Amino acid sequence: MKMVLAAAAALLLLGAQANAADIEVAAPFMRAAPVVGGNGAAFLTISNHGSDDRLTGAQADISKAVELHTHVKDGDIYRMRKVDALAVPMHGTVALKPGGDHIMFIGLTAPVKEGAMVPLTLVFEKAGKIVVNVPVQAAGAMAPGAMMPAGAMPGGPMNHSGH
Ligand SMILES: [Cu+2]
Repeated sequence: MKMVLAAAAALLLLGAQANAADIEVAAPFMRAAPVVGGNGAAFLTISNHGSDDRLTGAQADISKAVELHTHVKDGDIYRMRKVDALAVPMHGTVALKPGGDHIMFIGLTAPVKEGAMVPLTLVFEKAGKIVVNVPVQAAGAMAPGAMMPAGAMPGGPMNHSGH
């Protein structure tokens, strides 16, 4: 009995020591989302320099809930679906991108404005929590740092000449 407990304790200790440094998050961005109560989405790339891990959740204070989503093909239409976790394989890279896996903010509590920075906590099964600052880009942005083509949003009230 004692040995079983000792083994369990050792396993817990190992779990607690899983190295967050093995996980590298790059190129995060999210899209501006002006509607309170609406939804938003964030995208980023996760590189795992260690052993198999899973992204099991995300946390942010900009919405009522944060979910992991993927897109699945339903007939000719791609629909979003909530998933419990996203696998991040050993020495693998997982890209969360528009049209694929993403982090979904459900029920925004304030408008998410272009130019803002949203702190996002990623929760990994082994690596634990990793906080990422996610820059907010224009609505419809498809990639980090990609700007909407000039004139894509005619009549917008914002003046971008200061950028
Ligand atoms: Cu979604």
